[in-house]
Amino acid sequence: MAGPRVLAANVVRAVPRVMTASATASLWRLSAQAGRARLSLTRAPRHCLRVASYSSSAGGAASSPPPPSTLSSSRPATIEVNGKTYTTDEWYNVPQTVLALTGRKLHLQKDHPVAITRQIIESKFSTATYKRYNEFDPVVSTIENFDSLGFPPDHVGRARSDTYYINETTLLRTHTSAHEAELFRASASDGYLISADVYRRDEVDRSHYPVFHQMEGARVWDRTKVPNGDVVAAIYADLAKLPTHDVKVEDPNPPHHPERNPLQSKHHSPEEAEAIAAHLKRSLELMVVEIFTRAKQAAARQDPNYVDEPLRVRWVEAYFPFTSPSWELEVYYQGDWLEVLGCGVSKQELFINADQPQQLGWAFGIGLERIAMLLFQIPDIRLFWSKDERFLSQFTGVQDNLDKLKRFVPFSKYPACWKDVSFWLRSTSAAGGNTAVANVHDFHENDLMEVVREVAGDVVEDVQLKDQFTHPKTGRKSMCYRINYRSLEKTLTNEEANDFHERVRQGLVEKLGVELR
Ligand code: FA5
Ligand code: MG
Repeated sequence: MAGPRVLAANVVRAVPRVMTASATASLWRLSAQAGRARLSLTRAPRHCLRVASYSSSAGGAASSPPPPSTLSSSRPATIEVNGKTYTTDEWYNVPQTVLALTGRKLHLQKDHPVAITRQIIESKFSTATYKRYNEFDPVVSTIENFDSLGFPPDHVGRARSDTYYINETTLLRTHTSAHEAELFRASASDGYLISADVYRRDEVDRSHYPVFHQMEGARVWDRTKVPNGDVVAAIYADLAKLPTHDVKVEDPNPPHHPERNPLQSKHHSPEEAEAIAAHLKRSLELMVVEIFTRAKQAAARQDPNYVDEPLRVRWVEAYFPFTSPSWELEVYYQGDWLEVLGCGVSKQELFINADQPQQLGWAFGIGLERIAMLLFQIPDIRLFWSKDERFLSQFTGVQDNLDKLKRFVPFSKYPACWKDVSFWLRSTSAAGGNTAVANVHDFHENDLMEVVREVAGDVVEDVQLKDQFTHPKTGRKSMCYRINYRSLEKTLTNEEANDFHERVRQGLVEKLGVELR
């Protein structure tokens, strides 16, 4: 976590989400994205650029040893997650606020919008083929989360600044793909769907939360089981059984590309990869068509003046360490292209390592909150965690009758309370004071976010870098962040906001070693 981290933090609002990706990853993303706008739910580009961490081939920060004490000063010797005890070590960086969410399982909570979204997606994949796994524990090994999927040792996704570690080899899964290898080995069905909570250290705003939910799916074929060993014919026969849809899908890319999106030519013929891709794309298009049709029906039911715009969907090339070729599916939504899922032809090494070398197939991963925010028009990702009846009651009965699906009607927001915090980063030469834990070379914005979350949790709506400069004489760097304190449950008194803010300021001194200005 040397120089690049600080540079990255510098550009936080300009090209923000490139910041956690390596130079290689960023360059790759930028070139791959040239010419196409990629925008987020909040219409700021960072949301999608954020995903560079799983779409990139390498990193740079992960192989360095953990810093001496970033945020681990009050580390418990053991922690419990879902009834199991784990021993921590100096890699531990999970705040209590995040740990407390490991038991919530929103994807399984009756009539919760995340669970409704899961159910709608599941409805497009037959139970006969796709076995459901919705109860996997969030604690996995680095092997499951990264190595088994071919993430290189220096991939940025492994960094402690991006991932919640319990100890050096145990973490809170960052994606549902962590369970792919195990399910390919078990080979209990021709396909599966997993839904689960996933954890990523991230910034704080209306569309980012350190915990969200993903749904993962895969479909495999077995060369030794298909008629006449003709896997291409078998896949096309399965494709023919799927319904069609009449949404126009833009798909200008070649089925594979030697540099950008290679065929696994050692393992798959072009015909095989194309058949898998065709089955994959139709399956996922049907799911997206279902979601957006339901969203439009809900809108039309509630707003008689609702103007139906035709759904626009496109496939774009992507990169994941565990699929090739790979794609992302984007949906045109309120004027921008929104990435909804990543997918591809599974890397054959996964099947080989799972002792199933005769199998081949596809996999995808989709974010449930991102879809639910569109489906229900939910404006703030924190709302998913709310226990407020004004939120939860709006979805009652929907899981038993999906035609009751309605858009979320916002209840009045409590007033915002903005407070700024300015501080000096310690340059290495100036270090040596007793709190010089962090300095100009290892300040990472996610660490600041973590302090804020640890102190104020859901009471913080948003944290933004307001200003920064480097002192021309001393070379010291100053940062100023603006924190928006706004509770979802009540009006904060000024004293309460001041108290949170004072504790944030002290937390920054104690945990990051900054000098308040
Ligand atoms: C992955 O996590 C891969 N595991 C997906 C995959 C699975 C690819 C299987 C190939 C085969 P990514 O980081 O892009 O990729 O996340 C996948 C989806 O999760 C995104 O398309 C998005 O819908 C959702 N997502 C990712 N990050 C966030 C976030 N910070 N907030 C909300 N949703 C997110
Ligand atoms: Mg992505």
